[in-house]
Amino acid sequence: MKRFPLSLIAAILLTVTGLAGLARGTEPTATAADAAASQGSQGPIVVSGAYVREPANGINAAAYFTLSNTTDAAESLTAVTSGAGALTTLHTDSMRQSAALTIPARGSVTLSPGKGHVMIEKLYGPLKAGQSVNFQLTFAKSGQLLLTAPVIAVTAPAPTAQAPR
Ligand SMILES: [Cu+2]
Repeated sequence: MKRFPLSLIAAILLTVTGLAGLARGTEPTATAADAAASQGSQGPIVVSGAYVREPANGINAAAYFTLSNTTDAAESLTAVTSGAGALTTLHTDSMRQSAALTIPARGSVTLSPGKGHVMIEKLYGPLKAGQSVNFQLTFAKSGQLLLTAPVIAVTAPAPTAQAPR
């Protein structure tokens, strides 16, 4: 019966070590995503006011957000992916697909209706208000950033973008 408490302690130690390891491993990504999704004062690029408009059909959906560049050099968003559809592309200038979106040094760019969006095509399933969509944004210099955007109803007001502090 001596072995039981020992293995229990070992199991607890393993659990603690395992959780700590997991937390450490995910820290950089989680920090960037959290900063982007909520207050957003960390990281070279800050995302705010992100949302996906609930699509009228089950085929395509559009995402909108503001990117703020906190650095002294221009940055560009080169790719966007999401798990919600077969294809995710950056559309600016109405519906044209663009290669990259430039965010000027210490400036910001807003994708809003009429000024561009991230388009999710061939949706894997219906997107309803209250759900959320994860995106991975890739930037030329600062690498990747995870973004979680809420799906909002057709009539709901767009969330407000916030300038980085
Ligand atoms: Cu589009």
